[in-house]
Formats: sequence, C-alpha cells, structure tokens
Amino acid sequence: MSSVQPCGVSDDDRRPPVNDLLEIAQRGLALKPKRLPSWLFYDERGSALFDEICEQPEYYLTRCEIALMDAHAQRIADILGSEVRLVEYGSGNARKTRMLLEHLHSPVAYVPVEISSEPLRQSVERLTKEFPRLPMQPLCADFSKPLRLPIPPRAPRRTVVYFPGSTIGNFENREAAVLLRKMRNEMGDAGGILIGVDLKKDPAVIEAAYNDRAGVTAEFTLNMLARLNREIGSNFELSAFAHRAHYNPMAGRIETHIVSRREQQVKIGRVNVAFREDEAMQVEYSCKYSLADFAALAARAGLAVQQVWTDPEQMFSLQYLVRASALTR
Ligand code: AVI
Repeated sequence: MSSVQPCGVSDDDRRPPVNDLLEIAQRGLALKPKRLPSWLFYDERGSALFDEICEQPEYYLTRCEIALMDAHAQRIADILGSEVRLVEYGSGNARKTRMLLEHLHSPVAYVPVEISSEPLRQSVERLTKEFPRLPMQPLCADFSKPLRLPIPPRAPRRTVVYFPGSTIGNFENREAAVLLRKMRNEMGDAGGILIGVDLKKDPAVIEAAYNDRAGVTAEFTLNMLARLNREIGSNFELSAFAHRAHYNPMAGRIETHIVSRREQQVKIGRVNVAFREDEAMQVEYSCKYSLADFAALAARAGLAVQQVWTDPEQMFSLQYLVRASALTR
C-alpha cells in the first residue's frame, strides 16, 4: 500500500529498507569483478555533487539539453497537447522541468517520482511557488520498479513520462529496454515519453565530461565510499582509492570504476574484503547512442520515435516516443 506523508508526498513503501545496504555492498563486493550499483551515488552530498557536475565546462550534457529545451519547449508542449499529466522520473534539474511546465497547455498534474524524500520535497516546494495552480502529486519511489501513480485530480488526455538528463544511459541495454517497457505500460495507449538521450561523438569529448579538471566527478564517485562508511560502518579509506572513467568504444559507453591504489583490506560489516593494487570495481555505465541505436532500443520496448530534437553538432537529443502501434495506425 502507498501512504501519504504530511508534506503531501505519496510514499511508495516498497522501497528497499536502508539496512539492505550492507547486504547490497557485501554482495557486490563478492562479485568478480567487484561491482556496486550507481544509485548509491545519490545521498544528499552525492546529489549536491551531481548538481555541481552539471555546471562543469566539460559536462556538455546538461548545457545541451537546456539549450534544446530553450529552443523547442513551445513546440514540444504543442505536440504533447492539452491536459497532460506529466510524470517525471527523478525530480532532477528543476530548470529543465520549469521550462517544460511553463509551456504546457492546461496540465492536469505534475508527478515527480524520486527515491530520496528530501530532494523531492525541496523541488516540489520550489515549483509550487512558481506554478501555484498546477496540482503537484509527488511520489517517493524507485522509478525503476512498477509505480502506483496517485489518482489525478481530473482525467488527463494523456500521461507523458518525462525522463531527462540521459539517465537512461545509466542502464545497460537489456535493463533500459525493460525500463522503457515499464514506462510504456504506465503511460497507457495515448501516452508518450519525452526522454533526453546522449549521443555518440568524439570519445575525447565524452571522456573529458567524466573527468572534469576541477575533480568534481572524482569526488562524486568516491563519495559512494563515504556514504557506505557512514551508513553501514565500513572503513574505506578514501585516499586509498581513485576515480577512473574510460570510454569503451565497442560498447559505446563510459565505464566508471573505483580503483584501489594499493593492496588493502576493507571491513564491510563482519566481512573483510581484499583489494589488489590497481583492482577496479565497476560503479557506473553511461551509455551513448546513435539515433539508430536508440530507435532500435525503443523498438525492443514496443515504442517508436515520433520526433527527435538535436543540436547542429548532434551532441545530445531530446526524443518523443509513443507506442509503436500508435504510429502504424
Ligand atoms: C545521471 N547520469 C545521467 C549522469 C551521467 O552522465 O551518466 C551521472 C554522472 N556520472 C558521472 N557524471 C555524471
């Protein structure tokens, strides 16, 4: 059952309890090669560091997506049509959301879905001030799991899932197809998905985006270890690990690892985990797509690309997906 908290946030209480973290860490560190899930980045400090990454000169993704919204939000709103219920996966960068909300025609509700309750509450508080007449129905939940969306205040003509930032790239191909299919179910027959998708380009440009000169991405990556130390009492020594992000051209993705600078042992609960010098644990993939790659991925989920907006250098794209059957009708 989902419950409603005092601040008006529906809480989908099927999220994993925090004490599962120890088990998740132990399981990931027992794998060969070692692997930890990328959602562990996003505690309060990690979310603040991610916002800082978005401001770095090398991290072109946010800048390009905002420029696309700036140029096309009006047209996008026209395509979505009137009386939309907008469901945003991750309450994310309010700037992009605001640009979309400003242009929507009589939206029925805005439903931000976010696993961290505090960032969700803050973003809703800000947006409520700017859009006092728009019903906000925040849902505290893991968007990668099936969602119980709140009942809208009136019947929408269309449910549109908004998934900006190329967060889809943080899912491996098979998982990304599963997630897109889940969105397809949630949006219904008449619905759509407005999604930000980072594109393949010069690998040097991509690698620079994940290795900014100011070292913010490195701090973001290593913050995962600080989080584990705080929340499960592990004893990672942060200075004994390093951030490494490489573009794998065959797989078309940035592969981010935390690398042990020396041979060492780390206590994870009652388990001692041994690291070799230079041993890498995989913590994130950021997949990059050609337009054809993404259309093929969408097709695997029963979706078709109705419209693509991209910049002249084809750095980034915003895409509007609908059910494949809706385009062939
Ligand atoms: C949230 N996600 C799309 C970011 C990305 O580009 O993969 C996370 C990130 N990791 C390092 N820098 C940014």
